[in-house]
Amino acid sequence: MNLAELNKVAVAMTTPGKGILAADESTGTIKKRFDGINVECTEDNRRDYREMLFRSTEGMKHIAGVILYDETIWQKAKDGTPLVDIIKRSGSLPGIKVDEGTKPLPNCPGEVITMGLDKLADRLPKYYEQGARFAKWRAVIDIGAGIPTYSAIHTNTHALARYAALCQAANIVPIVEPEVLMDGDHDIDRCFEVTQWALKTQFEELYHQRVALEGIVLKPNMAISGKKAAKRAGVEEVAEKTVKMLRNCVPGAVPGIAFLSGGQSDEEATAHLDAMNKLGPLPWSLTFSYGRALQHAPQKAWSGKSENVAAAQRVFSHRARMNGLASMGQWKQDLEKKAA
Ligand code: 5MM
Repeated sequence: MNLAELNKVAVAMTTPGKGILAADESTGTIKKRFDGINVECTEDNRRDYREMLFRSTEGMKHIAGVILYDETIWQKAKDGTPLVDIIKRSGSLPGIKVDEGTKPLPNCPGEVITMGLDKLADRLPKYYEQGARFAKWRAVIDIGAGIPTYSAIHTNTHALARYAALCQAANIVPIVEPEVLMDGDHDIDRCFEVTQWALKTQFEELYHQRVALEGIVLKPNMAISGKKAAKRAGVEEVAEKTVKMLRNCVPGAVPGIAFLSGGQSDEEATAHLDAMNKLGPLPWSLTFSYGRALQHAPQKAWSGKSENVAAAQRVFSHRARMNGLASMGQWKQDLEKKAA
């Protein structure tokens, strides 16, 4: 492991003013997104859509790294240029999702475990060779009656720590993503309590696997009310409780934290990140690693039509710029109305 190199990459991935584009939807997930805009989910359409984002010169100025799905990392643009080269030329780092999705966790009804550790040690050098300098693994923890269980928290954080150790051995920075879902009707304090439990356990597991914290990026959820909560906490409360939770759980050796959006609206995800950065100085850099909150608007603007590419790129650039400002605590709501 070259820790100096890993640390350099982790710092670059979370540079203030920039963040990460999570474009690693598996084929099933991108099909759902394409269904929503009436686009057929073919390999060419997936390629065209992602190529459009990576060729957005203005948007990519705010993107330090792109998380890719296995199909995309090997794909070539229409003109034959490897998509990873387009990303690199924009000054951004290619990364790769290496988990293989979730399966039911035995004896724990309603809970899942993320798969993909078998053969991971053999797969990582091939991804490095192809240009990946970081990887991503997502664990899914749900909140409900009687869940999460001790088993779900421990098995999932253990798997994440094993993955992180394997990545570092291959000189790839692991994004560690223990996601507590916001799908339920729980309040923000329940989310705070469960996320704190998951993060405390996560850092203990990383310690046991001897993972160097200087060479990881944490990708957590925010402390936030469930989508179906009777009353949802406001921006200030989300920011204060999330920062408090992270201060309690995340050692200062971690260079950067890049949030997932988890189903928040585009503007909510930006406003929350901005409000947190306005509470600084903080021990780590706080930025975004959004999937839906960065792509929802450009997907709609594109709708599978080549004549919409320029407009969709403008919409993507705008969201990327808004989030880039939020990563420095410099976003203002009135900027939302101004086009990129
Ligand atoms: C882009 O979505 C990612 C892929 O999900 P699937 O494996 O289910 O297709 C997802 O893992 C994503 O990287 C993160 O969860 C963050 O995305 P959001 O939309 O929550 O910001």
